[in-house]
Amino acid sequence: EAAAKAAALNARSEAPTIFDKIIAKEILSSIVYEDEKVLAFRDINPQAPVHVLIIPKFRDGLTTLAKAEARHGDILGHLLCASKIVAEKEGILDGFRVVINNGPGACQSVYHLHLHVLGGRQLKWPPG
Ligand code: DGP
Repeated sequence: EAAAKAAALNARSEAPTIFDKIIAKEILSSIVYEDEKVLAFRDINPQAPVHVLIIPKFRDGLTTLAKAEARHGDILGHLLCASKIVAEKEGILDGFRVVINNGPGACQSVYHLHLHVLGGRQLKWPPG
């Protein structure tokens, strides 16, 4: 956990991230859904039978949710709508969770805004 926090502190910047390479398809990922604005692909380190990440193709300053401004309303709504499409495709509409880890205190490790869509098992509350 300490290592994750240290990585998060180091990663906090406007620098490109691994997700740029995934968007460019320089790094292969298992794509679940894609449109002109967002890309959804399976997390490399799944925390549930279904664990999909949804990212904006154009980060536009959204390294974290904390950077959200009025101009981001459209893409933020689009990301949420995409989470429903992903849940439907994955057959988990009856029980899924959408998570955004924001900052080191939430163990964010990639500074390109992303939604985690989790499901396929009974999800517990409170989360860790
Ligand atoms: P977060 O901790 O919220 O910043 O989540 C970042 C997620 O990104 C983490 O669950 C693992 C995932 N991830 C990191 N690198 C890659 C990669 O190269 N491919 C895929 N598919 N997922 C990745």
